[in-house]
Amino acid sequence: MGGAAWAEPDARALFSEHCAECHAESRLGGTGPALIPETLGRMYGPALQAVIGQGRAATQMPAFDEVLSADEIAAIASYLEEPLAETPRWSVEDAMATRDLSPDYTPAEAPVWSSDPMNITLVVETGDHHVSVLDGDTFDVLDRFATPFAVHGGPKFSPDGRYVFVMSRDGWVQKYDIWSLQVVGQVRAGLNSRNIAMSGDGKWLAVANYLPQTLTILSTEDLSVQKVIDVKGPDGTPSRVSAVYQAPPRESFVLALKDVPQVWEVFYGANPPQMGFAHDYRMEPPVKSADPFPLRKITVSDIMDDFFFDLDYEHLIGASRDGAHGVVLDMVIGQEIASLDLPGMPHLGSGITWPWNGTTVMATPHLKGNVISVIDMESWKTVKQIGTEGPGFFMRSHANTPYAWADVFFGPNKDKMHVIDKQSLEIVKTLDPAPGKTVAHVEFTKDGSKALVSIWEDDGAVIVYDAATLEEIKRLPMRKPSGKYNVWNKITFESGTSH
Ligand code: DHE
Repeated sequence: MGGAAWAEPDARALFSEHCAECHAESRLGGTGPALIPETLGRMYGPALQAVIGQGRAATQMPAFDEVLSADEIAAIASYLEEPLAETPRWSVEDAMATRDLSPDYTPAEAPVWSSDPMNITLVVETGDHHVSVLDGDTFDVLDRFATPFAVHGGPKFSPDGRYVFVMSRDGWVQKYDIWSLQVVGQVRAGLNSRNIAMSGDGKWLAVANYLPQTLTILSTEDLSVQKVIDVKGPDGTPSRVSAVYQAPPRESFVLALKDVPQVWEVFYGANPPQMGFAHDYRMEPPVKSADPFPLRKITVSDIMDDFFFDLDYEHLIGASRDGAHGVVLDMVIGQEIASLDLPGMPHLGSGITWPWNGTTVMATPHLKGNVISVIDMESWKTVKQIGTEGPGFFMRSHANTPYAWADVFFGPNKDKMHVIDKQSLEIVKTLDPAPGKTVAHVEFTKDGSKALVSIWEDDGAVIVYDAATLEEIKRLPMRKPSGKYNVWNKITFESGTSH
């Protein structure tokens, strides 16, 4: 034991003294966000130290560089990068204890505004953790409400388009009433969560969690926690849930698992299908027939954590995140029926479909390749790989527009947006509306006549384009706008949008 070891800052004690009041002694979050590797994501080392030292603008996070030395700040930053010693529990009771229904919420009998309720469009502004509620005709901002910290994935609308549910990476699920322009309440469904899915009947919301390794089912009515399902492989290996998807015609949620080569299906309908495939060793029957959310588990050849479904939810297209290949799983028989040539980490969650040459194609960008793959959904062959100016993240189209829009999210051309002709499969125009800035994610208005594009920067904007002439109509200033979500396109399962 030398003096140097003795002199090293005690990061844990420093955390307790300076950080635990807001972020909790457990590091699982309190008034401030969770500070664990699962949440901090790619924010390592110097970036973390900068936030601790200088604070975070527009949040409660103060600067500590006057209080702590550089060594102490570095020690806290590396403590935050340490995984938790044990996986925390988060039971139905734990989650229920966090449920917070707004005492001031008074549901309106009719919308308190005169806009077209089906053309309301939400913009998630990640710069200061708000959602803007836009009139999709005038683009007036009807309301702007605060969300939990770090919203991820698409908010999910109730089937009638009145309510919307928003999820944060820390597992908070918030319910908002669009008619009344009021927050209804929130509940912490998990400790580190991926996304949410709405049941076809609008009664249930499923929350995919990394921490702990569970699926949480909430009642959409009052955000009460109905069930927490432990997700484990056949040998008991816990598995993170990469994502949960709705499959309304099947009255089920479908789960992508990160750590086990299985696809899980959770049924919520009154009459779950008779899963009479006992002869098939790869399937297990529902856990309990009296279970209101019976489970089906389908073993697959490889771990798949990103999915896309055809429009009638008979086929699931899955990609492994190692970026090697994709498979087509027939959900009815629970068998893989084709394998897909999909190198370069396709982002299937952003895939879209459209009619082409007498068949239906799906198109997906790749997170690690300058290409968009276009796949025939009957033959499951790749009909074209469209070269792009860099890897993209999101694609969008609409039945009423001849074009599909695809961003170039990564690399030096992140300011570009490709517009692709859906019939020739050629890029017909590349927009460059904010040179040097990230330009990404598109949403259409209800009738497909306008396309909304984010300038994904802190002093960013949503640009409204005429979707036919590709001319800019207006810019709405926004704080790091990410996804945009049109009520009609979402609740009608418009084929040009992700669900
Ligand atoms: Fe996402 C949707 C997974 C990183 C912004 N993202 C989704 C969905 C999945 C997913 C499975 C579909 C869920 C849904 O909408 O219900 N995202 C992942 C990852 O695995 C990945 C690559 C790594 C991770 O950090 O989790 C990832 N995603 C990001 C980002 O870094 C983005 C750009 C910024 C952010 O918000 O963290 C980002 N993801 C989004 C957005 C959507 C999304 C805006 C919804 C798109 C939509 O149009 O529906």
